[in-house]
Amino acid sequence: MKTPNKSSQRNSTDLPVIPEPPADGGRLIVLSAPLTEAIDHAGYFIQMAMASLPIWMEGVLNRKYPKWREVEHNPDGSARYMPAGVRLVEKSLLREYRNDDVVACFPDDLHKFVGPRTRVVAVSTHNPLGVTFAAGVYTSVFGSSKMPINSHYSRRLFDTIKASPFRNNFKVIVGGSGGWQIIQTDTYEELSVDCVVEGRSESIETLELFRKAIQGEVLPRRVEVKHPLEREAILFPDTRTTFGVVEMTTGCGRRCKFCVPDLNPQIDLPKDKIMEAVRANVRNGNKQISLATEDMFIWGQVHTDTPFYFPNREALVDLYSEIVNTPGVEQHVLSHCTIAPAVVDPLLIKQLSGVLLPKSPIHFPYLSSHPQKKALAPLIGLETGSLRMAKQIMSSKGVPFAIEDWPSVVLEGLRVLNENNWFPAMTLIVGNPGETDDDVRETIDLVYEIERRGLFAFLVPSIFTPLHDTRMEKETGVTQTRQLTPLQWQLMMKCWKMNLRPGQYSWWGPLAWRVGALGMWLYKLRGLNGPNFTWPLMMFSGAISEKNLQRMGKIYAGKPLKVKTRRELIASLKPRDWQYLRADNGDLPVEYVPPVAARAVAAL
Ligand code: B12
Ligand code: SF4
Repeated sequence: MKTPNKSSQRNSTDLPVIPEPPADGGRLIVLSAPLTEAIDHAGYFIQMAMASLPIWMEGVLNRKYPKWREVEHNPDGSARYMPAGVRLVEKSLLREYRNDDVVACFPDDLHKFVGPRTRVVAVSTHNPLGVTFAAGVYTSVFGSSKMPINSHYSRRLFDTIKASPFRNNFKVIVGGSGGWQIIQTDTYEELSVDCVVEGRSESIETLELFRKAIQGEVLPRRVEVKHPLEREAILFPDTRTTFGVVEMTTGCGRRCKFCVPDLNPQIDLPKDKIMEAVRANVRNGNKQISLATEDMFIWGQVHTDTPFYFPNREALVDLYSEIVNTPGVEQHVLSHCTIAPAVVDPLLIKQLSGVLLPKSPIHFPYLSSHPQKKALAPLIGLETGSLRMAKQIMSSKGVPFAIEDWPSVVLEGLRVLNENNWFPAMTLIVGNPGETDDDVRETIDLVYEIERRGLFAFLVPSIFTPLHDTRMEKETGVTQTRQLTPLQWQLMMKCWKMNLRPGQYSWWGPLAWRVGALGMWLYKLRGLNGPNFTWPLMMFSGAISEKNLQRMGKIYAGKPLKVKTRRELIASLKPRDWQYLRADNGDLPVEYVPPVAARAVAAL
């Protein structure tokens, strides 16, 4: 059922072909998402690249993935797969509307379903304007901060909706984790959006809004709807989702001030429903599954007698084993997690590796010790190496360990992960409000320490973005790459230099980078990013060695960190937390008494 998308089909005079309206009058409610957020191709990486690369670099992705526009359709022309958000809106609506009233389709098929009968076109979007963290920054480094590839395709979707001959008959409702970008940039008119919904589709208020739209009532510009508080109230897709995304948890609990998902209630979803959604994906032709979560390690430990930051090893291993052993699941990819659990329970990491590595599509030939060079690469927030900054913005990020031990938690956690073939992507925030040169130096120290210890993570620095609704919403940090200080540039370029280490084992790799980076600098980047960029780029390209740049005083040399071992970290825990430690991980405090023995003593 794979068909190339007809989006770019043009007539000989290069005018868009005006399609015939649907013969049946169209569907009452039509759901869609930008093509670049719906594609189910080449793993997560392609979507992340599309969020970060400017549209003028689209050709690079076209060459690497010539088939990325080929999507699959159901026999009626609807989309075979859609982002999980779309699927849940669909599921929520089907509680009230009939199957043939609602359809989810790819943007280029809208004309097949939007007709005189249509009253709502609803769009789900993750990142429509590219103004979120780690997306804006890279496009702006390359010179066009406003139009990442994903934004281009999002705008194209909105243009198609705007140009519909039936536009006056229907309302356009937008939702999803990127809806706030439309509110914040006030692009309602430009994108022809009537209403942005913030919150989940399961909510009664969302259904009410669709009712109003169908009756032709005027909609408010922005509606905030409540997040269900009970796990039973969360719906699950029974059709195929992009990348086989199935929700595992909502919320987090670590309370970082810049975080959006943490504002949601902390819920771990029932295993039987997760498994049903996994099987539904497989039934509909999906071979890949990924559980959506902010921190996979809280699953099975939410609202139990044990604090959520002491993972439930048995429950997690059981859940993931059942998923990867489901007939038809050929690939499984991890989404997000935190790093402290790797220090708390290294054996959990080891057992999960045993379960998950065989089905991981990720291969790191130069890093992995797995016989087939497989690896796991969840996304983890490192954010900062500065203790002052960490205390300010994420004081519970490393619990049960004190935030003062954050660098040690990162290094120990990474050691455990790497030993088990986990090579995470770790995000760093550059330009936090109030960030001083000393703060950046401390983060650079941590990055050098990672390198010194031979540890590996893909370090993804992004410029601080005040996300809507967070406790840092009103704060501003750096807004343009030209404002970055030499140290902030050094941090960014050092991260990227380290990321390229595995690709540098060929004879031609280092030379290609040197020549390429210098060429780009001469051609474009020198003017765009200003003088503070020059020496860090020289360091990145390797044109001048880091030692020489340090000797010349052009970059900061970094200083070795005094780091706690796992044993020392465990010893630093509050004695009341010892009861949650697992003896089979070792490193227990000398005064530790196993829980059973402790209970026996207490009973005397
Ligand atoms: C899986 C995932 C991905 C995957 C797959 C995405 C996909 N297309 O399916 C990948 C890895 C590719 C990805 C990429 C990115 N992601 Co992402 N991703 C997630 C994750 C973990 C789960 C998303 C999900 O499917 N959730 C489950 C569904 C059901 O939730 P939902 O989409 O929010 O839908 C609910 C509501 O929003 C609402 N809803 C949704 N649509 C609509 C529509 C209407 C009309 C209505 C009424 C309601 C409604 O109802 C749904 C529930 O009923 C979330 C974190 C999270 N827990 O949500 C981050 C998250 C959404 N991603 C985020 C980011 C920043 C990105 C990237 C920009 C990262 C980057 N720099 O590369 C890119 C952007 C990709 C792009 N194409 O532009 C941020 C968004 C921050 C923000 N608010 O702006 C999040 C929240 C992560 C975080 N911790 O901050 N992502
Ligand atoms: S650990 Fe991650 S998901 Fe949890 S609150 Fe902090 S940033 Fe948010």
